Amino acid sequence: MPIISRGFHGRRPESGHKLPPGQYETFDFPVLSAGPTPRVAHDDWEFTVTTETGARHRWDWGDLMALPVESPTVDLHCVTKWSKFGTHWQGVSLDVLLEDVETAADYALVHSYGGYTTNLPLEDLLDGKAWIAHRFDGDELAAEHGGPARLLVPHLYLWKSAKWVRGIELLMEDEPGFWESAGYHDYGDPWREQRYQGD
Ligand SMILES: Nc1nc2c(c(=O)[nH]1)N[C@H]1C(S)=C(S)[C@@H](COP(=O)(O)O)O[C@H]1N2
Ligand SMILES: [Mo]
Repeated sequence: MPIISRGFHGRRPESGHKLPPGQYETFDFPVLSAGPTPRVAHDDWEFTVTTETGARHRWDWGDLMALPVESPTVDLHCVTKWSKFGTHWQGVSLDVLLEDVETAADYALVHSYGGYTTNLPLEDLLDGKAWIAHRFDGDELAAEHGGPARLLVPHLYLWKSAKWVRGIELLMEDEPGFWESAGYHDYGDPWREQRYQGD
C-alpha cells in the first residue's frame, strides 16, 4: 500500500466521500434560514424564468409535476462548515426548464418566496448541475428545507441553493444576491474555499 498524504486535498472521512477544505461531516440536516419560513400552497405556487428582454416563462405546480423527474444523490456543503454526504433528492433539471428559453444572458439572479435572492452564472445552472428539487429522501420537501420546491446546486456552497424558489431572472450583468451583498463570495466554490469576498 502506498503511503498517501491525508489532508492534502481535505480529509477523507470514513464514509469515503471527499470533504472540501475547512469542512466537517454532519449526519443530521441543519436548517439555516435568514428569516421566517414562508408557507406556499401547491395551488398558489408558481415558478417563472424572466429573460433580459422581459420574456416570461411560467410553470404552475401541475406543470412542474408533468416534467421528467431526476433523482440526484449529492453532497451538500454549507459555508458554516458542515457537509452532508449522499443526500437523496428528486426534482426537475434546470436543463429541462431552460430548454425553450431564448437568452443571451450570462448571469442568473434567483428569487425566493420571502424575498431571499442569490446569484450565479447561468452556466452553473446547466449541464446536469442544478435542479428545482421538490422531494427529499422519498418524501415531499419539508417547508423548513425549502418546500414546496427549492433550487439545488450542490457544486456551490449551499447558500446558492435557494429555498422556496419562485423564479430566476436572467441578466446580462452579474447582480449580487442577499448573502453576496453582505460580503459572501460572488461564486462560492467549496473546493476553492470561496467563502467570503477576497477568498
Ligand atoms: N430562501 C432562502 N434560501 C436559502 C436560505 C435562506 O435563508 N432563504 N439559506 C441558505 C443557506 S445559508 C443554506 S446553508 C441553505 C440551508 O438549507 P437547509 O436549511 O435545507 O439546510 O439554504 C440556503 N437557501
Ligand atoms: Mo449556509
